[in-house]
Amino acid sequence: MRIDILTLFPSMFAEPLNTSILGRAQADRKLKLGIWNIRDYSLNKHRVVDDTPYGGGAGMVLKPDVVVACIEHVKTVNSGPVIYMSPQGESFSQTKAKALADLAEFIILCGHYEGLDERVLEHWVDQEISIGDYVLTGGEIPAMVIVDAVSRMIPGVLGHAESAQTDSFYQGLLEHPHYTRPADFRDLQVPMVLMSGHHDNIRRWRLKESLRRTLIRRPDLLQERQLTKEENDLLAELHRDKDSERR
Ligand code: 4HQ
Repeated sequence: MRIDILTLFPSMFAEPLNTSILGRAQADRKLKLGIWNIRDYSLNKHRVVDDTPYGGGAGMVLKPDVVVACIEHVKTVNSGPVIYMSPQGESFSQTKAKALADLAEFIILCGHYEGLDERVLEHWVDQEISIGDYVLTGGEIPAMVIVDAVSRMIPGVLGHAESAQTDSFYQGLLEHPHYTRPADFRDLQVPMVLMSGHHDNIRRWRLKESLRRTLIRRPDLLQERQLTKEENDLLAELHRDKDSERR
């Protein structure tokens, strides 16, 4: 997979994308990242990249000639869709990460200041994505979020220990709690079943705890998901446990 990122702040990407799993994915040539400085495409002697908005008002807008020169250059090495990071975009999700991971390549454009000239959005951008309903200073951190979530879906990027199959959201439920040694930590005990060695009881306990958390913290996820017979039985058990606690 190849991802090219267009930004005014290329140095922001150095550490996060070259560390840990993403660093290894690049070393193994499963992921190729290109970071491009939009400022390099300014023809102005002072390397100006932005200008005041037509109609007046505060803030600056990235100049379309500079941004399009950068996009057109990057398109010579990456023929995938251009994605712009913006709070006005479609919400990012695990489903969107999977769809992007199925592409061979794509380009991410990061804005700063007030953002992009609308003509660039209309004619050079294929998709706008938001990582959430809050306002950031730039699209760089959102771009890193996309690269991280997408890269870990590429076959072979996660090792066995990091396997994507057991993730929250992957299966549409929140994860069960995790414990490690010591069994007694400051008088706090690990649930007995996890130390029993009874694999099917452990699997069932974990599934029940996943359902418990999802029910309490994210009931909306349960609405989305088709439950199996076993899950419905465990959910009924959870409701019975709760009712007997009241009595
Ligand atoms: N931005 N999800 C870039 C965001 C944002 C978000 C604010 C994007 C500023 C220039 N991007 N502009 N939320 O807050 O993607």
